[in-house]
Amino acid sequence: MEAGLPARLTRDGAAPKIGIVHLGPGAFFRAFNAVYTDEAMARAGGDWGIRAVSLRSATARDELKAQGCAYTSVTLSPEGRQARVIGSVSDVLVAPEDPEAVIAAMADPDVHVVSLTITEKGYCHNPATGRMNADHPDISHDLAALDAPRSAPGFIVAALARRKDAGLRPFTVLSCDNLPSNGPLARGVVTEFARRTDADLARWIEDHGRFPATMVDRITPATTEADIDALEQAEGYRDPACVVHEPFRQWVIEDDFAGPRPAWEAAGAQIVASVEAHELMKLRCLNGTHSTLAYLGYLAGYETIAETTADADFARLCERLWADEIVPTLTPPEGEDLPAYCAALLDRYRNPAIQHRTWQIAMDGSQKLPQRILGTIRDNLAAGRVPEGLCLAVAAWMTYVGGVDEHGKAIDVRDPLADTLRAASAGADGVWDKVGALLAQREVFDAALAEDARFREAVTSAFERLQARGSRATVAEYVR
Ligand code: CS2
Repeated sequence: MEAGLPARLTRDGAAPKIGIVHLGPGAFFRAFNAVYTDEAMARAGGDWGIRAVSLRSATARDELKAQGCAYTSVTLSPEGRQARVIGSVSDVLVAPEDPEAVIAAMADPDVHVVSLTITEKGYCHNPATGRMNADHPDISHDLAALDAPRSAPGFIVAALARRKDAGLRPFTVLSCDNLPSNGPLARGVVTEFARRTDADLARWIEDHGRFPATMVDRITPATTEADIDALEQAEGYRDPACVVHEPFRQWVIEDDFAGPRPAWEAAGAQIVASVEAHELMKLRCLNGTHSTLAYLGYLAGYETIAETTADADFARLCERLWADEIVPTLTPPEGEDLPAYCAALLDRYRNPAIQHRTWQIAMDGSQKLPQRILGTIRDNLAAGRVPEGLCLAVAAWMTYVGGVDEHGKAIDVRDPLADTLRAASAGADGVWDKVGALLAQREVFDAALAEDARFREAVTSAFERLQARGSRATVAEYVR
């Protein structure tokens, strides 16, 4: 940046005409969906501007709208940083301020896709079964007041009802969260919700609705003040809405749309007949070890994933998990080589430019464990193997949600079940009872797994070792 020139954040031309409504305008969306859409429009055209909707806070709207919804996406690699202005976001709404505006936006005939990055808990489902949780407070609220919903399923059903009444076809619901079969899961929750309000609508959604599954991947830590300062230093302008992320990205999308869609393949997305194998690979290899590193790393006193994997024992732990416990449960997706995929993952974790906090990944474990770790454990047990490393990961989660670290300091546990989990752990004496009390949480562990004696024993013994020796020594012993 030459001295004296005004530093500005600008977009090329006017904001694009809106074709997508996106729920969840956080960092991941800005580093992923909006980037792919920006490139797809640049290369293949189309009116695919995005109206992003926050279901809760006004922060994203306030930051983005102050700069015409343009923002900077910063790629961080060991070789350096690269900043790019993204112009695909055209507007941002805050749902609690005006729920009707959100329903109207989704019912707009020019909108063909409603995409979601609302995190696991945004689906208001039971993580152990994948079905809608009818007792969820937002679901009970929305079932009674569908003209002013709060939840993503509520907004989707309200808007689909309006489209049906207007004689329009439904929009495609595109789940981009790290959930197994995220498309079918979204379909299940939405149709179950609709069934409870209007049987005809539910049938119409079943017949005409489309909920393609996707696999999404790009490591994107929460943006910090230091990231914003570093961007200002490098580019000469301040962008509080900027996002930082790794160079790698992968988007695999099931080819099943209700209407038109952006040419995301022009930006490198893979449009395929079935996403399942890709999804399982990513959830188990990446997210499974990410969560393992988050709990064990946090307990060991490591602040980031890069710091955790710089410890050779923790890197070795990942390699052992992949080779012995995770990859044997997977069918390689077309075009992927699983050992090479895992080796590349370790390099991604070690990227020193990415400050991904173990505490951030440890968040919402009750919603993440089933698809990241427990399914893999179940498959191992079914094949007659006890996956000791993944059982150690479960024990580390149990230690973490107990709320006290290895130095007796309180852990700030963020999880929708945080209070229940802490109470279950605190209310029991001795390792067997503590582990038993946590295994009794049916939103996390189904009865068959919780009652498997091999699993109980492996988790209890790992829990005991963590209590007695701490995380570092336990991991070191495991990889010897
Ligand atoms: C992480 C993921 O925060 C987490 O739980 O495991 O967000 C992870 O960084 C992404 O899935 C990578 O694509």
